[in-house]
Amino acid sequence: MKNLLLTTTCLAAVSACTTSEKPAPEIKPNIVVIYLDDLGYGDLGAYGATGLETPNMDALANAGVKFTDGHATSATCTPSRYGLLTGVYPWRNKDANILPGTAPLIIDTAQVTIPKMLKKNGYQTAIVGKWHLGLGDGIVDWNQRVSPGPNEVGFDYSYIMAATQDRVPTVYIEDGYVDNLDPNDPIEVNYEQNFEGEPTGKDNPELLTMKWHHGHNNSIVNGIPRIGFMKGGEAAKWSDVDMADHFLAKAQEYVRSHKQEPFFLYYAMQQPHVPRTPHPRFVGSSGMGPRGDVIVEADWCIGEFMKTLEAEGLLENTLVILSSDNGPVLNDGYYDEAVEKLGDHQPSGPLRGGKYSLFEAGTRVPFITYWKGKIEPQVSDALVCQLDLLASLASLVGDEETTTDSQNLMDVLMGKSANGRESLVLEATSRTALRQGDWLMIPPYNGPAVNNQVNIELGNSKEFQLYNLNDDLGQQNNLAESNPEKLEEMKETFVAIRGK
Ligand code: NG6
Ligand code: CA
Repeated sequence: MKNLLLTTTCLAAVSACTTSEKPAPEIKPNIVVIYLDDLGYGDLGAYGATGLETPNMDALANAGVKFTDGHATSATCTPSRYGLLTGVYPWRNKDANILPGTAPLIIDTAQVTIPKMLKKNGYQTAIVGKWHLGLGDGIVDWNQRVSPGPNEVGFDYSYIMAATQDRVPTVYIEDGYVDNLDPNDPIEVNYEQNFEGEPTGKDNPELLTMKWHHGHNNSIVNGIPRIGFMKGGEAAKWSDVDMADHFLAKAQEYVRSHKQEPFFLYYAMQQPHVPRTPHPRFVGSSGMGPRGDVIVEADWCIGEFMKTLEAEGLLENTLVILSSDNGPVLNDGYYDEAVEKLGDHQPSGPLRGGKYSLFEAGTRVPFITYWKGKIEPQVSDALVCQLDLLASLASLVGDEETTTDSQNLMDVLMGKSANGRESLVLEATSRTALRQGDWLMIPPYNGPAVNNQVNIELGNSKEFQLYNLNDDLGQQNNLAESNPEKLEEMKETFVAIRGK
């Protein structure tokens, strides 16, 4: 259709038109990606939650496109973030696994990324929040500028936590420098061994305000035992209960100081990942314990952030995309009453599995596009993936950048087309499955059916699994035996895409 329009325009003004000419984009809107951490498909009111109130996220869903079949590439964080930013399937990169806080950067500095592509098109680009894609190129000295990192893969400004809230170093990093670092109290980080004399969650339970359930028994920061060992950097350590306010303020500040230019802001929130540490004013707000409380807190932050866009007069000129990096988990390593206080709430909604799972709840997540005055409110059942943002946003700004894996679905994201992807390879902790049309095929995998620590079905089976999600969204009927033709067809497509 676009080509057709271009041809007509060319005919009308033959002399001014060459075939290499690109249609000029009408405008360069600001682009904001709000990305939550471990938020489940069923955690939003707009997606069916009744026990939990999320009015601000619901407002975006109800005034924008609410996708019912939107996916992260993966059922864990690092690979999903890699897919989101690079438009490349994370299983193509052997390092795209859950990373320790000391891991080197896994995005090649020569690689295409969304911020790089937008920068080329005149955008200012920033990340505020969780990174978890590695930093440095080997051994990191946290007391010098830490690089390469976000600033070396396309972000003009970065204010991040290195990995996760449960991993050291528990400090903020601004454009590569640890924020508030006292040079007389240098930071050391080690994931193999403790520093002499430093307390740990394992040996010093008397110092803990939050108890560990599995893992999470190394260095103690703010009474919370973490993954990995850290020494020094006292003044730079973050306050967990203030983290949401802190990132929100940075995101708002960025918007206010960049409202004159087109900007891309990747606002990567930490909730509801563990450790769940709501600010005191949200404690008890959900009746579901800390997991519910931090979802309410995140929702409030999103509301405040949207108010800032509005106050700055940017709502009509900003595309907001909201999603999550992977599905939900209740007990992810701390005793925090997520299981005990859940009540009737279903974080996965009608889906099977959760974080770490190849079943649907691993990757199918809330996925919302909102643009005041430009997007008509609607529900879309199109299959879309975060992988597609690269090619889609490129087309939005009149660029043709793409990758083998990213598909230009801009019309779908704008609610102008219902034709999403035909197929998608999904990933969960290095295992992959194929989605094609309504069908999902999971190849046989060794390994436990259930991860007992987190109590989530992983999708492993010695047999092939084949589900028709149209009739069986909850993945209860394995049709592999009764529909060998479909299974064969999908095996072939899988091999064609995966290469094995
Ligand atoms: C796991 C952690 C889990 C969480 C996850 C990463 C243990 C036992 N579990 O290894 O708590 O941190 O990694 O989550 O350490 S993600 O959302 O960043 O992928
Ligand atoms: Ca996550």
